[in-house]
Amino acid sequence: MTKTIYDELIEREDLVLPGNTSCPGCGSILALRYVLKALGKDTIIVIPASCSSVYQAIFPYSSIKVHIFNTAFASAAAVASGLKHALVAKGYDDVNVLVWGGDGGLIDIGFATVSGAAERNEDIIVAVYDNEAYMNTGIQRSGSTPPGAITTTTYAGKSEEKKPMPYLMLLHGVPYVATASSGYPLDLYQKVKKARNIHGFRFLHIFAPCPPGWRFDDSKTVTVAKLAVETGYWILWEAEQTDHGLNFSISGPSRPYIDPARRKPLEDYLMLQGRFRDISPEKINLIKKYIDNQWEFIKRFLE
Ligand SMILES: Cc1ncc(C[n+]2csc(CCOP(=O)(O)OP(=O)(O)O)c2C)c(N)n1
Ligand code: SF4
Ligand SMILES: [Mg+2]
Repeated sequence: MTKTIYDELIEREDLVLPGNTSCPGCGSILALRYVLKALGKDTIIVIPASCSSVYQAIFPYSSIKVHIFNTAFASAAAVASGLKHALVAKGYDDVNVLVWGGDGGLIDIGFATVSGAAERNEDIIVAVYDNEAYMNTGIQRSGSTPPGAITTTTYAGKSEEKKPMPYLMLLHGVPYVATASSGYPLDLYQKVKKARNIHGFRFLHIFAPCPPGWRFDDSKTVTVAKLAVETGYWILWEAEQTDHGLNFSISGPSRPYIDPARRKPLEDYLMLQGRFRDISPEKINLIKKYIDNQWEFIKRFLE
């Protein structure tokens, strides 16, 4: 097989198989594909109830070529902590333990176990794919749903702001925190590769557009993901924290948008998605405030 530049940068072998039960255009499984390419076969995934517990499928028809441990909704990070200790006790120190869960499972109901594992600096990777609602049960709002988004529990559009999860995790002082996106696979892959070689608690917050939940055409997943970055809504960054201090950087694709003048209008991103079809100017302003708050927060690490 002819090698391309892409092959030099990204592992060719797929541990996520085609023909699985995700929806067409699913940003979550697209991201998992690159996460597993970076982690490799010596990985056990811990999955709480979510779309991923559906698209993983049922043994022996699983679409994922590594071992999977399904857990109750709230307990994924606690289960992963115990699993890692057991593996080390048995001499399998090099096996990666990855929590792969949604925003409902890890940002809302499982936040306590994520925060507890971070505080204990457990040697695990927690990755949340953020599709901004409880999709598997029929698009209910989560703490990570943005203002104005219509879900089946917010008919007039959500009123509250989006929970600033990656920043909360950064403040836990853990060795590695990064944001990533299904629309930027190389950036995601490189971050997971880096995280794999760091000891202790590592957190990845991955933007994962969901065509049926966000109401856009399933060919537009990458377009929507890119617009989220180009409008400054989703900022790609990474932070390594050691005894010598914090090393924070804005990742390449987001760097042009440090300058607000270079950002695309937020409306370009919103109007592609049916979930924002009735959004009011007040709620658009709430999203703009969320964007400004994020950039203000980040700037203190760049000075
Ligand atoms: C304690 C408990 N409450 C509710 C449920 C039902 N449930 C299963 S998956 C799910 C939604 C998960 O949402 P999220 O974590 O965002 O993942 P997504 O479905 O979006 O992939 C819910 C509410 C459950 N399994 N357990
Ligand atoms: S509902 Fe959304 S997150 Fe769930 S499998 Fe379909 S596209 Fe993926
Ligand atoms: Mg979700």
